[in-house]
Amino acid sequence: MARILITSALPYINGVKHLGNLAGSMLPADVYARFNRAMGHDVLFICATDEHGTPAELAAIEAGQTTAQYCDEQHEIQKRVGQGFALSFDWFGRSSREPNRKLTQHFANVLEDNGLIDERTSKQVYSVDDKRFLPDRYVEGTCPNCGYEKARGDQCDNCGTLLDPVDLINPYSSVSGSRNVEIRDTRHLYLLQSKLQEEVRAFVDKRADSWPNLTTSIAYKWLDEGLIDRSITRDLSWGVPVTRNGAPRPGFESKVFYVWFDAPIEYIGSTVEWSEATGGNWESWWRTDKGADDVTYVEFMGKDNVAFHTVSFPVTILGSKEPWKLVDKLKAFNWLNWYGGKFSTSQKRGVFMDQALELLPGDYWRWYLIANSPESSDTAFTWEAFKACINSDLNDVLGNFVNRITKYTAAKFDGKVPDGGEPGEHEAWMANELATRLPALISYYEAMEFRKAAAETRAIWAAGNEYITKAAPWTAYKTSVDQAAVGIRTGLNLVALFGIIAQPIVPETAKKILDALGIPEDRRSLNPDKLGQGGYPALLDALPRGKSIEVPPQLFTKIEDAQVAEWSAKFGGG
Ligand code: B3M
Ligand code: ZN
Repeated sequence: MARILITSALPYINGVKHLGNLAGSMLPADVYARFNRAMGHDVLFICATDEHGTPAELAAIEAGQTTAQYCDEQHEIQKRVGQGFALSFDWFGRSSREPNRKLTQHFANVLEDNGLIDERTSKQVYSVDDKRFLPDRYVEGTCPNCGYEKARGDQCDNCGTLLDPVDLINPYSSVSGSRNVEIRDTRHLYLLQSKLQEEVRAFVDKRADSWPNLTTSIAYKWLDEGLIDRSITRDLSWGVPVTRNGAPRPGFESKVFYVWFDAPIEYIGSTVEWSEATGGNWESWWRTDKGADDVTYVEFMGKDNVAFHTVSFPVTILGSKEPWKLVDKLKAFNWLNWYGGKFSTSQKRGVFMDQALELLPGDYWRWYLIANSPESSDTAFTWEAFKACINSDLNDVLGNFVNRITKYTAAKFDGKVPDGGEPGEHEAWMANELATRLPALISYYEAMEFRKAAAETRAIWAAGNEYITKAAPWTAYKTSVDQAAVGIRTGLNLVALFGIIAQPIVPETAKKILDALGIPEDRRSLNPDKLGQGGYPALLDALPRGKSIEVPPQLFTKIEDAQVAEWSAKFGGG
């Protein structure tokens, strides 16, 4: 039994996430967690809301709430929506809680003790009317290069020039529109990443073989460009207060740590929250001197977060010179697009997680998003493809099979696993299919190749359909009840197996199937050692003969053209 720590990138607090966010971190992390639990491994699956930073403050202002109230409310909403998608976090924490505050202050302190933090003065735009320093993208003004009047402080959208906000002509605050702004000196803490360049490279080199291309190419791009010292504090009131040796740091009373400094630390913080709530031992997952040396740590995220996890967070960990667990495997995703363009939280383009659940149950979305996972390139969500995928894979291939076999059992065999008859060539063919396909399925999951895992799952379901067409128990019944019994018995064992392999991707459907067949929890394992005692042919005769089964409730309904038309009109597309 292996110990596997799994984290999903932390969804930012400013509103419910869209399907692209779900597909690029939380969902594949959940599928991987469920797979590993079904293999019998000891899994700890951690997530949290990422609650600090300017966007949280601004979203709260827009909602007419204090930032704390806003975050309380949004955390509960995101937690509930996650449950709607059956995301099986062992803990869903909050970066604004005490454990993260303490850990963030601790890391800053030891980094400074180790000579890796400097105080430096820089110039920043201050808005007198807003009474705050403005982060780069909240200052707008005229581009010094092309004269565009709405250039952002970090970049001009018209000519593409990267800017420093102090270079803008006629700058104004995009928070209030006020032009009453001035350049002021401000002091910040800088993390001297440049000093750790070689150590981080050695760490990446060690992991590179096991990381996918997308991950290593991003990590090396940053290393090759050279790590630059970055400021890890901001002039804000919402966030982790800046301290030194446990006391407020003089001159930093109105500053907090930068959100990207504290957010990854919340992976640890959330695990501490978990241990406080459950009595679990967080150190055994995170401290290599306290038992975490046998843990495999796996992170999931979209490609825009890779640099922070392969370089910045490792700088924090390595720079502490303390025995913290570093990431072992890192799975990154490309974008799920909405038709030709991007999903957008700010522009409300595409379907958001709460809206999706109002249309259809979580399993429908889970299946489509994993079967079409943006793994090797960006992919586009379209209603047409969604409908085709659900109607074919879930309705025709899985749902119909389960329904047909269980109903026939109820009608002709008194609702019991039939006895009698001997397996023949069709059953041998099916056993042979399983003997190659089940190990393939497991190896795709182990390699975190989710599209292939979904395709193989479907292929196993499809092979079952092919088997039942060959065996044709309904025809056989007319001449030989025994021969029909073999087909239905094999069919029922396939229903059980289909439910078992469905668990990682469509867990609620899998549960309905396995409950209807009365499969005990300890017989739901995907581990080949437990699954096929006696080899693959035995899998087809594993259910006790004479055992009563039930017909599960209807598993899926087909998506109609009228629904596609309605949803396209409501959410765009087409
Ligand atoms: N919250 C993702 C984002 O907002 C960011 C991930 C943090 S993971 C430590 O884009
Ligand atoms: Zn410009």
